[in-house]
Amino acid sequence: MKSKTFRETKKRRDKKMQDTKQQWFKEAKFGLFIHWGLYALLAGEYNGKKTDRIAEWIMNDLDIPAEEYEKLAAQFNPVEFDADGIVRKAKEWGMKYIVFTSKHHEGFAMWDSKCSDYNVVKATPYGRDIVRQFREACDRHGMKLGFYYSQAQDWHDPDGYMHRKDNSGKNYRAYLERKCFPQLRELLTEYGEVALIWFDTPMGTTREESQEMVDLVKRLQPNCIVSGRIGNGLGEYMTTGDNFIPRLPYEGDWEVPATLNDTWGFNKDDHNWKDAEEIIHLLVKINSRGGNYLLNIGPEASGHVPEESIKILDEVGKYVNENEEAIFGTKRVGIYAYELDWGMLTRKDHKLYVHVFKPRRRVELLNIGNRITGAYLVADKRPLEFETGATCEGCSSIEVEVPEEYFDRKNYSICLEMEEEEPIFEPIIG
Ligand code: H79
Repeated sequence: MKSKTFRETKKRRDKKMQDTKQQWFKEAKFGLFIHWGLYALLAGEYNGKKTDRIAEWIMNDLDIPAEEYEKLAAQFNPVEFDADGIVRKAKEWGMKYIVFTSKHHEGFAMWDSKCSDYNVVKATPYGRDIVRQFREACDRHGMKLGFYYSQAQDWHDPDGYMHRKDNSGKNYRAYLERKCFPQLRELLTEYGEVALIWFDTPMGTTREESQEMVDLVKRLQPNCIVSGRIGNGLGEYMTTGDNFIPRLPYEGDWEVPATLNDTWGFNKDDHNWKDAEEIIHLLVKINSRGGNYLLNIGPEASGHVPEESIKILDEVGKYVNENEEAIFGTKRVGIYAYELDWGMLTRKDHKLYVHVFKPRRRVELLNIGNRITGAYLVADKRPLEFETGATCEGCSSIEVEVPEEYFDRKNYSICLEMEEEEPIFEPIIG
């Protein structure tokens, strides 16, 4: 990415907004990313040396030779892995889709791949297909399932990008034909309906090669979404930088992939967890700007999901469930004149949702020009008293009375019903 010229970067910037054609993705708003592979066994440490980088990059960061790293497979026996339990939790947390790392940069396939024995069925004592278990659990719970697939970087295949951190003298074409294309074909033909393929780090993949991947996906599953990181401007939606949130509302379909701490794969020493409140605010912020939040968990090698992740997401889930109406299916909110220090806005047709993050007795909004026809508390739909009018300065104002038992509460939402379809944000006049 860093090697891209300005001209190439500019070309990408000029690209039209992206559109998946898949309604479910536009409405989803919240998904679960799962990073799990052999790196979970190292959990951030190899031979007494610790990585202070993202833990799934340990092979690269600590220069572990492929011949050494691949021996980890012999230790992979996740007896605590429970696909059903994870999918049930994701459902409980209000998430609408799951993206699982079928193959990360390390090159290890988490399914019974026919074209590479470096996989969870053939190379581990566990011997069971992880992707299939997620497939079956997602089907049982009506959850969309997509696969992360590292299309270019493969540190195990000698012709994959970044193998031995060296990209010279490679036959990338040979790798594509030997591993990447056949593996994609397996994932798209043997594992039911694939909601999306989450490509990542295209590196030197040419436009023609990216197009071949897109064509392969679409030929096998026309409804399968191709993520932004296919590269060469061919993605169906925009993926922001990892953990980066656009400052402004952004048109089209997009997604923020994000972590709960500072790693994707499990790192036993990373305790830098965001708290539930922070995650709730990030979710609402992203939704309000029109995006989906794809939030990660990194299970331990045993299959156990770190308690901290569960604890945070259980709390986030409470907010999401209580306020689901104000999250799921919402659309991008335009630019409101004010940044509220106590809340944020989301919207649907004829409805403006006010997410209240700090305790208060009434909720006051200025410079919104709509005709408000009703107000209610989203959690239980109870009607709320409200008044509309103008301030002494002549700005339109809306004031909603918060019910008494909510005076000390934070993190809830209020719906304002509008006669008009969209909010009318007026400029500040002074
Ligand atoms: O899967 C997760 C990451 O592993 C992957 N994308 C998310 C979703 C990712 N691939 N590349 N990158 C993220 C950015 C890589 C940054 C790097 Fe580094 C800087 C690679 C080498 C220097 C960070 C520091 C990783 C290793 C050292």
